[in-house]
Amino acid sequence: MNAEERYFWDLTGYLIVRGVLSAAEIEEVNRALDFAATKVADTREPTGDSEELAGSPSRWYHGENLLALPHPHCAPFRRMLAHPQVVQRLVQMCGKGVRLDHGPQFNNAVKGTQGLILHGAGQPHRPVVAYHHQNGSSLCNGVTVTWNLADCPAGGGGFACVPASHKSKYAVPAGVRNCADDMGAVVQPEIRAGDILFFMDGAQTHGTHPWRNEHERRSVLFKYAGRTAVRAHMDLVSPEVYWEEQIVDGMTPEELAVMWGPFPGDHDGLHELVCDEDGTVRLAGDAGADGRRPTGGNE
Ligand SMILES: O=C(O)CCC(=O)C(=O)O
Repeated sequence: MNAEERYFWDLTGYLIVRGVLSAAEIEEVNRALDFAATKVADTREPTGDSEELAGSPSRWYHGENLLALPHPHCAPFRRMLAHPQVVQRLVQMCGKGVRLDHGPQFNNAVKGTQGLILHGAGQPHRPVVAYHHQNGSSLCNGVTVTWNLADCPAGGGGFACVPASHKSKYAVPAGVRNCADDMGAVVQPEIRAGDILFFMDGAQTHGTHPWRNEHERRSVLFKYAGRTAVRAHMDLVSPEVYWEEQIVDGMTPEELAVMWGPFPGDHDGLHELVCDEDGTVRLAGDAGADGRRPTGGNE
């Protein structure tokens, strides 16, 4: 990432890198997406009851992971995963040891497909994906990289965001969130086939404008995280696995609660401790007598 890109990224919370894929590479990915498109399914997304975001259901790929498609279709997605144009920027954005947290996700909107209400930017505050800047370096633990295989003309729909909102200190007005009265704060940047988009997924207010183009949207989103962050719903690593068995043997439920591996969210408080006014430490949720979820360790 050069100094100009770093400036734009820090200022706005997103960055477009032009022309990363050649015409031949775009064609190769599109062949793989033609294969995957048979498993695109309709999903209703929240639109905040706004006419500006309304439309036919969203169209996301729901098949096996794109990285696991039969050869040769998985190949272009595997190359995207640790592509030099991605890695050289992600290590500055997310720090060394960046990892794929979830995805890739394929959006295949057609003309009239609905948008998605704008989200992120600390509502609620999620320090794990917030943007931090200290002592000359910055960190954003949740960065999405979107590979675009079809043009997204400005005003035609697709990714939309409020530039600089990752530094905003105040609540997002409802009209900006659902784009009914966006105050001119929302931008839907022009992105061309072959470009890649980086955005602060979580730290920045972002979402989707309805697709208005005659051609289909073909965007593939890779959701990265810093090595120390966990963004998506993954298997919980139980105390015995995360630590050695003899270390956790015989622990109380409260002691066990702090020995689980990292995970996002609160799992209904099942591994969350509270300290009562009288000094009693107890589990916030109903984890059962042995400190485990009633249904077992994984979700
Ligand atoms: O349509 C897009 O690219 C934005 C998707 C989005 O809001 C997200 O991945 O959180």
